[in-house]
Amino acid sequence: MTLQPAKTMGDTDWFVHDRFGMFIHWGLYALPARHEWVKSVERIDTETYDKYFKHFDPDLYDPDLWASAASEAGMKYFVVTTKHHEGFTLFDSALTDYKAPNTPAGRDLLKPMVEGFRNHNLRVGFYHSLLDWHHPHYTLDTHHPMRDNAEYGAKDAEKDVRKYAEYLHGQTRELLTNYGKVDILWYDFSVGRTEKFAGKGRDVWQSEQLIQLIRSLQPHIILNDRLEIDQDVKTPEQYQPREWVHVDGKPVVWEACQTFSGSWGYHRDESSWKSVTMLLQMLVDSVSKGGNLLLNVGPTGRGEFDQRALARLKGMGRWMRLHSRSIYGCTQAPAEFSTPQDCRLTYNPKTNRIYVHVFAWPFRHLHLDGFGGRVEYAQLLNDASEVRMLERIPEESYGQMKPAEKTKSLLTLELPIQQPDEDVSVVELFLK
Ligand code: H79
Repeated sequence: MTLQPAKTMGDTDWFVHDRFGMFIHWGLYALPARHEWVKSVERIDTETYDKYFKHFDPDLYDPDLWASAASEAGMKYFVVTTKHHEGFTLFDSALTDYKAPNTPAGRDLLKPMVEGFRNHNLRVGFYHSLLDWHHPHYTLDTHHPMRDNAEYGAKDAEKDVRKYAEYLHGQTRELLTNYGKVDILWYDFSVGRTEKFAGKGRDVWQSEQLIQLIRSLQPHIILNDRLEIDQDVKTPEQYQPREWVHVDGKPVVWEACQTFSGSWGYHRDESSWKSVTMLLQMLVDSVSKGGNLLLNVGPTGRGEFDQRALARLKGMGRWMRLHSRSIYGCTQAPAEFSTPQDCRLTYNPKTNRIYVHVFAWPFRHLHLDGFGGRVEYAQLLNDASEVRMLERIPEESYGQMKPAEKTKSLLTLELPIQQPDEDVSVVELFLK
C-alpha cells in the first residue's frame, strides 16, 4: 500500500503529480543584493530604504525567458512574491503607492509574469507576506527593522493593526480577482511572541475570515499552513524532512522549499551555491518521501536570472529530460520494499514501477531487500539498457554462503562499473 493523505478543500491532485515547482523572490531587495531580509538585519529605516524604490528599473525583464528556463528544468508550477516582508508589491494594487508601477519599472510586473508562465503551461502561485515592514499600521515585533528604535516604538500605541488586516484582506481580494485562475496561495508567516514583543498570528491576520474570503473567490486553490491554521499543504523550509510529513499522526501533502544558495532574494556575494547533483538529490529525496520541491530563483535588479541560477536550471533540465519518469506521478514506495544504503526509492502506482536512485555508485552489485520474486524486468532509465538480476549472489558463487542462507526476499542487480549518469543514476524496476 502507498500512503495517501486525506483530501482537503483545495485541489492537490495535479500538485502531487507534478512534484517540482519554481519559487521566485523578486522585490526591491534585489538591488542591495545581500538578502531579502536586509531591511531587518541591518535595521534600515524606510526613508533610507527608499533609494531602492527610486532605482528599481528592471530593463531586461522578460518573463517569457523565465518561464522557458523553468519549463526546461522540468518545473510545472511557479510561486512568485507578490509582496515580501519589505511591503513592496510587484502588482498594481489600488490599496498602496508602494508598488512597481510607481518605480522606474512603471508597470504591473505580475501580469506579464502570470501570462508568460501560463503560456509555458506552468500553474500559477502567489506568495504573499503577512509581515509588512512598510505599512503604517503594522506594529513592532521581534523581526521588525525598527525593533530597537524606542522613538519609533512609542508610536505603536497610535497604530491599529486591524487596519493592516483589512489591507491584507484587500490585497488578497485583488490578487484573487484580477489575475485569473490562481492555483496556489502561499502566505508567510506567523511571528512568535518574545519577552519584549507580542506575536502575530491568526488573531492579527483574522485568518478564519481570510480563509473564507479565499475559498469564496477561488475554492480550488491550494493554501499553505502559515496563517496558523493548517489547510492543504505543509511547507518545511530550507531542510529535508526525515520522513513523510505527518500531522496528528496522519500523512499530509507537503512541499519542501529550498534555495540555490541560502538567500531567497538575489544575493551577489554568496558562495554557498549547491551543485546540480545536490539539487537533484533534494528533488528525488522529496518525492521519495511523498513530497514536492519548490526551488527558488532570485532574479537580479535588471530583471534576469543570473548565470549561476541558469547553469543549475539547465543541468537539472538535462537530467529531467531522461529521468522525469521517476518524478512525475511518483511517490513513496510501499513499505515492504526497503531502501538500500545511499539510495532513494520512488514509485509510480499507475505503472507499478519502482525507481532506485543511486546516490553513491556501488561496486557492481546492488542488493535490494524485499524485492526478491517481485521484479519482472530492470533497466537503467537513462538509456533503457538492461540491468541483469542475478540468480546467485557472489557469496553463493564462491561457496562462501549456501543458497539456503540467502533470504528469498533479496534481489541483487548487476550494475556496470562505470556510473551511467554523473548526476543521479536511476534503475527502473518493472514490478510483477
Ligand atoms: O521568503 C523566504 C524567507 O525570507 C522567509 N520564508 C522564505 C520562503 C522567511 N521568513 N522567515 N524566515 C524565513 C525565517 C527567519 C529567519 C531569520 Fe534570518 C533568521 C531571520 C533572521 C535570522 C536568515 C538570516 C534570514 C535573515 C537573516
